Amino acid sequence: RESAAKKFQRQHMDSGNSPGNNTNYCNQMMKRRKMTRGWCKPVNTFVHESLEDVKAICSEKNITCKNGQYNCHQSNSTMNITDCRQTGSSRYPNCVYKTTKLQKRIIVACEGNVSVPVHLDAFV
Ligand code: U5P
Repeated sequence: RESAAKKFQRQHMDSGNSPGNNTNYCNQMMKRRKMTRGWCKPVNTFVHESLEDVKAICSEKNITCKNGQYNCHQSNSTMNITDCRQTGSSRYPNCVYKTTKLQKRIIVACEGNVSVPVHLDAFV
């Protein structure tokens, strides 16, 4: 079975790549990363930084996540990210997304004996 850490990487990591001028980035990536199976996942963020840099966020101070758990951490620096958001006319199985490139701090939840990102909570 896929671990929570691997699932985070599949859903949120796209190191060394970025949409460039490709407005289809989210349409392609949401499908390629298996987030359009069974339903169209409504919102998903891809992070275009090294896994090392994203794992390092787990060492920042703990903050409260949206779900009330206290295992979230906010990045010190802004990161290159892409916000994928389902459009109003998108209908499963033809999931359609708007691609928006942003530079924001991200908030991730971390878990494990060796603390690693398992959830992307938000960008700010
Ligand atoms: N999500 C993102 N980026 C965001 C907000 C949410 O990728 O800025 C994804 C995460 O995978 C999260 C899921 O687990 O959407 C559900 O988010 P929420 O509706 O619980 O906030």
